[in-house]
Amino acid sequence: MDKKRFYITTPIYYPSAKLHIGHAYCTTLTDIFARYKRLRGFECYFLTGADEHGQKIEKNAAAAGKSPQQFVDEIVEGFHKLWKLLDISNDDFIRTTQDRHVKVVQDIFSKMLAKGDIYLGKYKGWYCTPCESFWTDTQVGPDHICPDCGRPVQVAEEEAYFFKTQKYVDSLLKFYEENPKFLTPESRKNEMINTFIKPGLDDLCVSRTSFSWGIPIRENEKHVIYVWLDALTNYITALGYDSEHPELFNKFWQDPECETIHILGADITRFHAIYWPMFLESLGLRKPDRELIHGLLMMRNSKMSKSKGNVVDPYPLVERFGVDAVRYYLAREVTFGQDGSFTPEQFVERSNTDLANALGNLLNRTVSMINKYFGGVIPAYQGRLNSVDGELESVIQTSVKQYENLLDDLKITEAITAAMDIVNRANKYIDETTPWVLAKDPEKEKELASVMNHLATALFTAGMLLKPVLVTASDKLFAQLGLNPEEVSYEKVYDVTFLGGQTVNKGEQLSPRLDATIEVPFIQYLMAGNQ
Ligand code: ME8
Repeated sequence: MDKKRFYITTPIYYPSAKLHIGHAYCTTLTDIFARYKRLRGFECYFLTGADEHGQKIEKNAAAAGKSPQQFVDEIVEGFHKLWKLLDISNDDFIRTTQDRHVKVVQDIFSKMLAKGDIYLGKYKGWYCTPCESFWTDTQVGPDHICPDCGRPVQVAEEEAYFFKTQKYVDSLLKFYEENPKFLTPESRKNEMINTFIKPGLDDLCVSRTSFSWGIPIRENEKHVIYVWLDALTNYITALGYDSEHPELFNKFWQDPECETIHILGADITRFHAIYWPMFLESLGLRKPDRELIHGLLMMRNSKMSKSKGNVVDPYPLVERFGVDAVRYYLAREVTFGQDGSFTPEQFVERSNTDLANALGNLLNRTVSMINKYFGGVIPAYQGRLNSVDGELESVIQTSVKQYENLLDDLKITEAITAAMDIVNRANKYIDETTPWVLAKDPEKEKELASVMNHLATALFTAGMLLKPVLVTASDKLFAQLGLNPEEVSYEKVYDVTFLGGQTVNKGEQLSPRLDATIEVPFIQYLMAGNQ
């Protein structure tokens, strides 16, 4: 990990309906990584946004009696509110209806057309006449039924532009070979090759004439640019590619000293892993360094999706349980790269076990004991007085190393586990050292001081490692240890001796214990669509 700076992105989500917990999952993971890199002193530019064109949005807007722009404006307002509530630290928010994007996408199309990478042909698909929509084989299924209205569809053709994928297949395969870290999990690479590339990749349709809510093609105004060429290019238009201000683009895309990372869900891997590198090559630009494919959250055994209406709205969840509990759950509960599920029981259990019991209690007990035995002042480091001091210190040091290695490789779930190892070891350390017994014997004062100092160090270190996740609790923890959250630096995690002399402040509980008999039904009520 020797790059100087990082560019990290989420997919740009469709504002066809409100966002759900799956979108919050992806954005929270991306935010944790961005915050971690900044905490380590790196420059990190974090982009998210909205993918605002397309037929579905045009239709949903019409159904709501609104213009498409008015419709997306309102939904995107909700995106901003949710990201603010979840304390997402994005540097920019791109909307594909913004001039800075529209103009550049038109230029990109023109360049590809002039180069011969895009040609005019015929798009053949399943067409639903009442809905005026084309559908793919998968969408219409074996019965050839329109997924929207349920009526039979017919094969139809329309004039459309296509991107010549075959021209770039060999160099894509070479790129995969030469960049084994490009796709994570690695298994995705074989999936791309075996499922899509080997059977023969069709040219990609990049325009439509059957709807108008899209970016018009300058050379042929009855066509609009069809979603993926419009959507994927957001990652560079947001940085000012092909504009009068290409500074960010040069710094965060073209410069090999910057690592470019896309985080996305398994549902859109094909577009990012196959077509995006091809588009970039056609434009003569650098390809992204890494694409991290996360699993999808399922609901009642089926994928949660806006169109299925089986979604968990993160907004009321954060309002009730706070930003830390929701961020922690998302990052900790579902192992990155695997599918997971959201259940109210697991949510309450995870918050109670890790945040209220393990971390919250450790802080409470430590601050109370420092108050009781040392008048509220953290005793200085006394050295390693015995084997348990040594063990706790070595768990702290190993966990810090593991955490960094894991997070550098975007293994967020495992990195959090490494941070929590410190908390769990420290709780055990209290049982082993029995400070309440030491306190009875004046000759054991040095030992007691050492125990308090070690506990405070363990808490500080865990709090710092968890800071990218627990955006409010970590600072509260520092304040309770008498440290100024604004001044305390990450580098201190390498120093187990620096605490001593700070005056602790007993504050409110970091994370309240949730009563499952009340909170589980509450979340179930939200999930049933009552908000
Ligand atoms: O695909 N579990 O937008 P989208 C976890 N506009 N993550 C989920 C999820 C779930 N059940 N459902 C969605 C689009 N996501 C395009 C993207 S990018 C150039 C264009 C997350 O609103 C996940 O990250 O359907 C997924 O890839 C993304 O939302 C899709 O969002």
